[in-house]
Amino acid sequence: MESATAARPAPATPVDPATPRTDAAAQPQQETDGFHLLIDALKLNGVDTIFGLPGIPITDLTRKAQAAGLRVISFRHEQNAGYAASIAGFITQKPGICLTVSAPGFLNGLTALANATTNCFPMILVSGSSEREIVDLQQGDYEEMDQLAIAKPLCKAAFRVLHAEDIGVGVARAIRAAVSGRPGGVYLDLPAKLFPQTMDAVAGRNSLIEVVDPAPKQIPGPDAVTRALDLLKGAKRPLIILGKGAAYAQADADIRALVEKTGIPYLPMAMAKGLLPDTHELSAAAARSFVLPEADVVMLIGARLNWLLSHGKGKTWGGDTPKAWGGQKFIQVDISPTEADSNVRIDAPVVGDIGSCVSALLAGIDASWPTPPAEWMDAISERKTRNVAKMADTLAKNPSPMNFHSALNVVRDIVKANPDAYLVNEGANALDFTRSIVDMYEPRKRLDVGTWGVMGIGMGYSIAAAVVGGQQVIAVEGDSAFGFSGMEVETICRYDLPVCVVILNNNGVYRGDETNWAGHVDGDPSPLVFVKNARYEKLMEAFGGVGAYVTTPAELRKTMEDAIRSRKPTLINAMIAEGAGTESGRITSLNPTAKKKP
Ligand code: OXT
Ligand code: ADP
Ligand code: MG
Repeated sequence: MESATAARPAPATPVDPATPRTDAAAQPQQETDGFHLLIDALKLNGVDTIFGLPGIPITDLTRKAQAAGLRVISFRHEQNAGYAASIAGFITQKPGICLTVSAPGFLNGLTALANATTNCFPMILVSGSSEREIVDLQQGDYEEMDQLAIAKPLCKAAFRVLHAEDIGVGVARAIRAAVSGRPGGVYLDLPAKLFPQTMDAVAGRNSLIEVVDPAPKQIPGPDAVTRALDLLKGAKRPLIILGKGAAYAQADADIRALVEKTGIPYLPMAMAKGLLPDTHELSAAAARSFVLPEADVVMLIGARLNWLLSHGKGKTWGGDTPKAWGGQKFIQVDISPTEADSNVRIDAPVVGDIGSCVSALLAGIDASWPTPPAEWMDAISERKTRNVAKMADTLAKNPSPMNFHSALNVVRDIVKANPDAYLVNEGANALDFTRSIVDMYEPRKRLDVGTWGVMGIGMGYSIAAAVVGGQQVIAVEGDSAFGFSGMEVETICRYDLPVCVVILNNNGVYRGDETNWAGHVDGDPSPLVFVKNARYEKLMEAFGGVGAYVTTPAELRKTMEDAIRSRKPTLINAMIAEGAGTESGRITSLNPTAKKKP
């Protein structure tokens, strides 16, 4: 697991399983209570940070957790705390904890929990809830809601704890459910009455469980490994696709060895960029639309054949019609046995954890492994060279006003000079251009909108990356995307985090030059545009951070360099030509449009 290196308060004394905690013991009659048992259970399992927002019934829990040495990062909206918890889970392989109040706070956190589950990130949403007997009779309690029932279909598992002596089991079950097998979101429902319940401190201490081997290795069957290797060995045009599951697995050296020993070109999905440096000679990223339809055997490692891979069929894969098979054979390495065949036939599923699977595959690759045919490698190389040259031409231009390319050319250089920085990225054009222009050099450093293409992850992911990853964060944000979590710049300033937010501001969703289709010059603005030249940087200044309004690449470069040197919270409002973007960025085709305007 990656260690948390960010500046944080001195760790509290470790819990000794043999003796009750001193704060519990200090209470009259050697009693402990629900508050302390929950904190002790989390600490016993290595949780050191909670992302949340206080209020009834968990206000005291946040105070007591902080007093007990946990880092409590308090947000302005639970959704952002939830996103922070989920990406902390992705970065560390430990479940990120999000703590909320009941009903509305719970619902605010639930979007992030569902998003974590969709993205296979381990996270536990812990929400206080109202009195069971009143909720169940629907008698109108304060923030009444049957939260467990609502959470269940949206996460991997959901549990409720009614008695203090069951807190240990509840936390253990939540941790196991979040990190074992395919990781995901877990809901833990804690009714208000649980927290002040008291019990004997020694019995309470003994009721806690330190989870042993929370994410057990899952070793693939030897026959599955042989089947996959045979298929791969016979390929004329092999391709490896690395997904965010491969990044999550932290099997970086073995994955690199697999690529390099086989000499097979690979394509990183967005959050797998940097697992091998994007500049690696075997990266086929710059030839994506060439390799997908041309490959004959494709090995997916921790990547699903969902919409981001056009479901493994259709024109992207060389099929004649949108649903036609392109003729590829697939090997899929994944921890979920039911993932195979979800979209197209998987000829060789390899089920297990990626670390174990890749090491088993590597064991079957020796010096006699055939290098992929030169014809295939040359064709990719030729396509790459052409695309890279085209990109270099575009990046070299210096239009006024700036466009996405000229601004991102600067970000590209800054990331190259600071390869250990996290890059958080959301928007449509702001996302798509960043993904293809900004090279990544280290694993798990690119954090983006993921499987749902969700807007709003920006500040939550940035805060978590700074807190648990301990490195500089650069957040490249569309102006619309930023708006979903913008108020958290106060949180960034409050905790004095090294986050540099760059807003690529084109005055709107996709672009800022739209007009009202009704044609009323003095009517409402188009639904896609915002206040022109909005001064987002002043939001950061309002809380004591550094704000900058920039209109040229030179200004952008200078302010980014200053931000990284100073590690001060910084927001750079980079003005982009308002007509520079396209509708929905690279996924215009998913946008249903009426033939007739308006
Ligand atoms: O091979 P070809 O020739 O095709 O070229 C490809 C690569 O080979 C090449 N390439 C390179 N060339 C040279 N050198 C290098 N190094 C190199 N690397 C690559 O470049 C091209 C492109 O490569 P890519 O990107 O890999 O390929 P492609 O074909 O695009 O890949 C397909 C996909 C599907 C994998 C990829 O496109 C992808 O990952 N897409 C993700 C898309 C996505 O998730 N978008 C976000 C959602 S959009 C929309 O939903 C938005 N909303 C609605 C909304 C949402 N989402 N959420 C919520 C809660 N509410 C509402 C909103 C409101 S976006 C949005 C806000 C937008 O406004 P903003 O102001 O925020 O943003 P702006 O648009 O900037 O204004
Ligand atoms: P991407 O969007 O990058 O293509 P996906 O989220 O679609 O990636 O796929 C990630 C896949 O990785 C999921 O199918 C998940 O089951 C799998 N996965 C996650 N962690 C592991 C692991 N440790 N070992 C094996 N598979 C994993
Ligand atoms: Mg925009």
